[in-house]
Amino acid sequence: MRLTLITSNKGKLAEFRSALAPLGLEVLHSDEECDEIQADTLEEVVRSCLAQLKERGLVNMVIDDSGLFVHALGGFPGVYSAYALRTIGMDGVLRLLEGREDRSAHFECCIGASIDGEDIIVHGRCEGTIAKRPSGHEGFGFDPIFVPSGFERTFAEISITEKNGISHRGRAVQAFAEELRGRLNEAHR
Ligand code: ITT
Repeated sequence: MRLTLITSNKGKLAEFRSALAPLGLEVLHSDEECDEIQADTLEEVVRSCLAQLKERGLVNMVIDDSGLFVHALGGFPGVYSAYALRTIGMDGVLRLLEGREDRSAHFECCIGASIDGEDIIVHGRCEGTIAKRPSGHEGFGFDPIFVPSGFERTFAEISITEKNGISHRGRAVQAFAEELRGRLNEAHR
């Protein structure tokens, strides 16, 4: 089966491809854009974007909205992660945490898809801490400052396969694949 991931982020595309290829799903790419609404949750953003894309006639497509939630900052940057990365950057987030003892954080990913006219919405989450300084060159976005729980290396210091095994996106993609398999089995019954 073929699906189109709609994203401007090549890092997300690489992770989707790496996670879904072993399951026999081919991921095509489109950088079609939707107007991202201001909302309190990733799911609201995903639902709004999915509705806009469906209205334009797109089918068998997937989108991903994600964010880094830093607990000592009340969940900031959260749904504003892309904006925060563009403006204050990783260094800005590190500065906001200077002198703070609690460096815990989590990543969240919400995947929305429209497959054969039906919507699928799934979530994934990964707990961790914010490192004192950036390390590593793998991955993208905030990866160099996020240390997943149980690891001593940042997401930018582990391989894409290892990251997919534990990450918010890896978990959401697995949940998506299970949901998809269930629906396809039902359709063939
Ligand atoms: P889209 O076109 O898919 O929206 P985007 O990069 O704007 O791409 P989001 O709107 O989901 O993505 O914004 C999430 C931000 O959080 C963005 O700056 C990402 O780089 C960052 N981010 C998301 N997932 C990440 C991950 O697995 N590791 C590091 N940073 C991540």
